[in-house]
Amino acid sequence: MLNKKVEEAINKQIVAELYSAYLYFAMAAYFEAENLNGMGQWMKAQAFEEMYHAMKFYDYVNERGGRVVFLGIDKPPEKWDSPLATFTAAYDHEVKVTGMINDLVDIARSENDKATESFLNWYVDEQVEEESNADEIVNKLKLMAGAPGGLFMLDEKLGQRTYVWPGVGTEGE
Ligand code: OFO
Repeated sequence: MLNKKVEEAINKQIVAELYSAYLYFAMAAYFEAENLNGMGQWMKAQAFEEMYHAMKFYDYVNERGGRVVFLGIDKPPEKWDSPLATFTAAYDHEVKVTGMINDLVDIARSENDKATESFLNWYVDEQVEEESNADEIVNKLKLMAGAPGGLFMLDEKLGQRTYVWPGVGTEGE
């Protein structure tokens, strides 16, 4: 049976993961409106990955005999000043999510919930990748300093990102 305090904290994290999806869909819409469809594709793939993060928590709560409750999701921003500003906001968001996952680990530890602590290790590792992916793009954008040729090449490259939904109840990205 899942400890109530842990259950509540995970339910809040489900909303945070769904907000991440919402934010990245909003960023995709912004890029597509700017004709940067590759960056839009990258953001859509990221948004689907965030939905998987949420559903992985969903499955875990159910598996432990807890109760998933869906709370409200905030409205994300609609536009950003540039691709650099957008990916910087994505990076900052991931740093914030890393903090949330670390807080969850602390709650699991304080409640002596070893199963949840072990489950959360997947997210701890995932956040290293999440921060690094956004950071790499931020650095590339800084290096090209707005040069249109570089921007279009990067857009092309980022458009190659795909995301295969691992399925609910299965292990995956
Ligand atoms: Fe779910 O990792 Fe990004 O937010």
